Amino acid sequence: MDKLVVAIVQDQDANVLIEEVTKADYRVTKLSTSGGFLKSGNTTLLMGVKKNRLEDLLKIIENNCKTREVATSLLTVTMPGESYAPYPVNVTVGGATVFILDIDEYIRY
Ligand code: 2BA
Repeated sequence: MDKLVVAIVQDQDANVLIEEVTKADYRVTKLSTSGGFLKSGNTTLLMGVKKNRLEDLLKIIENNCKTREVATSLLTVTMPGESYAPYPVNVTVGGATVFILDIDEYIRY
């Protein structure tokens, strides 16, 4: 095992993606996570892979994760001392945010 792929994906894409990576014979662990900005649920997948299979795995992630526009509201101050007013904004939430880490050691007991 050479690399740990940490992929943060939208909940809507998670099940299909897990199915596809499992079908392609990768091992995957699903974590239920939340984004700091939208403060809503997303899914983080941990996948340990051999270096020579990394590109193939990244292609599967890319092919199964869509970008989506999400409406949210930021809180903004209208006047000093006055209450906060919600300010609507649209954000484009990624297909996937992927971190690729070197694995020092991989042990299965
Ligand atoms: P959230 O933090 O909920 O962010 C959702 C989307 O909001 C982001 O999509 C981005 O388009 C926007 N956004 C985030 N922070 C922003 C900011 N300070 N100002 C304006 N817009 C902002 P993605 O970039 O596709 O990220 C999707 C999710 O991936 C994030 O959810 C977060 O959970 C994770 N993520 C993204 N980049 C990360 C990083 N560098 N480190 C750790 N987690 C990350």
